[in-house]
Amino acid sequence: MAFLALAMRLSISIPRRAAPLFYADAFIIALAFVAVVGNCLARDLTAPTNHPPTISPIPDTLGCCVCLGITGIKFHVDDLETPPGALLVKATSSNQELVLDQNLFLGGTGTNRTMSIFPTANVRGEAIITVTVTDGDGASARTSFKYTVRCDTYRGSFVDDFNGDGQADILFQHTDGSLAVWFMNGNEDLLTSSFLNPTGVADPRWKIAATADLNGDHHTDLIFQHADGTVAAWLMNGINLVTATLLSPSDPGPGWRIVGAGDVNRDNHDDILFQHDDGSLAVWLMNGTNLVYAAYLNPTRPADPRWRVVGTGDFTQVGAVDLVFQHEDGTLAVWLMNGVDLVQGELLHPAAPFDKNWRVAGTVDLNRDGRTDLLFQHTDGSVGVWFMDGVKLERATLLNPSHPGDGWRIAGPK
Ligand SMILES: [Ca+2]
Ligand SMILES: [Ca+2]
Ligand SMILES: [Ca+2]
Ligand SMILES: [Ca+2]
Repeated sequence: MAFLALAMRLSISIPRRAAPLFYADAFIIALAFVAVVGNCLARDLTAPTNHPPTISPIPDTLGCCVCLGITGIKFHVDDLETPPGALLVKATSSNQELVLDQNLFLGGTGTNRTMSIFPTANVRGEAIITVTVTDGDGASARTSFKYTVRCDTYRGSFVDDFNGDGQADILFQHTDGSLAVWFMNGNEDLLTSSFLNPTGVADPRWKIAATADLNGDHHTDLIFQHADGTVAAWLMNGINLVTATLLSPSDPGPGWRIVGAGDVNRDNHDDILFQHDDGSLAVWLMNGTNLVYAAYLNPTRPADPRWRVVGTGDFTQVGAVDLVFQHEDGTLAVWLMNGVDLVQGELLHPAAPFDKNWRVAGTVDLNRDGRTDLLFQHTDGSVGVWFMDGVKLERATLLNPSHPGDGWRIAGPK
């Protein structure tokens, strides 16, 4: 009974109080809404807004295939609210086969940060490296750059690059002994040129005969031979001479001319190739500027001594030092080598330039596709290149500019 009475009282009282209750609730909700909006407004006016951090761009980087890795890549990070030292920096690689994330090492302090990249040995390719910086409030910024490892051999990686931009350059020697280099753009175009330092040899009978990294410091060195046969080297740092020295021994014997260089026995020391006037071929296996062991190639000579070695290259991409020959009549051939042993001799395709006055003057991977290209110079001084795909011509073109000026001859790389 008591329960029923209560229910009846409620059923009576609810309609009577319905209207005032509705208005009161609406008023309270409105108050709460004003309070919330007010709070938000107050917070916007008093609490500072977080700004995302900043990171400087990092230029695309070319890896070195024989070094362990590259270090000292610099970049800057900063933030308005978080102290630079407390910014979190992380790097990732898009190509884990080439560079594992854990082989991207971050260093530096404050705003000045550094990175080292240690790629997986003997892997070529490209990776997009992304560096992300995160501030104390969780806001982040990122930058990406391309890291490329595409050199195939010890020789190809740096033995032809005088300004360290990763692109092959072309050496010139003037008949008066002056020495200059064309810094190339990775194709047939000249970017800029420079004299070497010093600007030449006092006695123009010293001629650049080959290029190599004799002392293994990753700077291209110049191998000279005098008209009297004496052999010497300029150990370089870029375009600057560091040490000029005679090779030991300095006299290869009468009739022997340096025709190229490369690491013939794959011991990471560049070796020097000679051809005798009678066509015989020999190699000086070197340790720095010192002869360790001299050997004839096998076979000792081409059948016809009018075949002259005009440079070296790697035409099968196995890291061997192959020999490029040009016959007096202009015909081009290559000896594909395994160390000092001939594996196979082949004519190039096509077998000769259109005009036999085009002579091979250098061998270099000018477009950095891992394949040796041929630099030509015409007897009139014009310069051109055959971009090769192994022993096949892919594209022939004049360099740009097509003439280095009177008296200048391509001297390397070769
Ligand atoms: Ca260069
Ligand atoms: Ca060197
Ligand atoms: Ca060697
Ligand atoms: Ca090439």
